Amino acid sequence: MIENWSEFLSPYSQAVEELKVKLRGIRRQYHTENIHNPIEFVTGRVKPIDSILGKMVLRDIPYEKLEDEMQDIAGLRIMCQFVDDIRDIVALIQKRNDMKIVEEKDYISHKKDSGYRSYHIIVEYPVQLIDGEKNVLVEIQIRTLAMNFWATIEHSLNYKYQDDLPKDLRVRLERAAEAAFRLDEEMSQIREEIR
Ligand code: 0O2
Repeated sequence: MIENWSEFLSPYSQAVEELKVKLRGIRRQYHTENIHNPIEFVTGRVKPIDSILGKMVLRDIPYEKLEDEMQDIAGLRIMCQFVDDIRDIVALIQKRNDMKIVEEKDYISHKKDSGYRSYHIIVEYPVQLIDGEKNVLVEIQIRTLAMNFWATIEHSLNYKYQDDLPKDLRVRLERAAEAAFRLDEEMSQIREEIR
C-alpha cells in the first residue's frame, strides 16, 4: 500500500517540472539562435493515481515494485514538426549528462499493433530532496504533431470504450494512423523541395 500518495508522487512532480523547464529552454535557445526548431511544444504530467492503480492491476505490478516497473509515472512529451526532428531530439537527449537513459523504444520504425507511433526514452533522473538525491524514472515521448493528433484522439476513444473498441473501428484507426504517417512523409518531402 502507498500510505501517502502525495508524498510518493512528489519527486515525480519535481522531475516533471524541472524537465519541462529544461526542454522548453532548449526550444527557446533554438528560437534565439534563429535555426530550425525541432521542438514545437512540450507537455508534462504525473500519471493520475487512478491510472497508476489501473495499470498496476493490468500489468500485475505489486506496490513494492511500482517505482522500478512503472516507467511512466512521470511523463514528458515533445512534439516535433517533422520525423527527422525526432532523431535530432533523441541525439540531443543521448548527449545530456543530467539524466541517464535506461531504455529506448522506437515505435516509429516498429509501430504498435494499434498503429501507434512515437519514440520513447526512459531516463533515470536525479531530483534533489530535503533528505538527499533520489533517482526517478521518467518517460519522454517524442512524436510529430500528426502522431500526436492520432494518439490523442485514439486514446480518448479507447478510454470511452474502456479499451474494448470493436474490431472494425480498430482497423479504421490503424488506417487513420497510416494516413497520419503518410502526411508526415509528404510534409517532409515538401520541406525538402522547398529547401
Ligand atoms: P497515459 O498516461 O494515459 O498515456 P508495454 O508493456 O511496452 O506494452 P508500457 O510499459 O506501458 O507498455 O510502455 P509503452 O507502451 O512504451 O508506453 C506506454 C504509453 O505510451 C502509454 O501510456 C501511452 O501514453 C502511449 N501509448 C502506447 N501505446 C499506445 C497506443 O496504442 N495508443 C495511444 N494513444 N497511446 C499509446 P498509458 O499507460 O496508456 O497511459
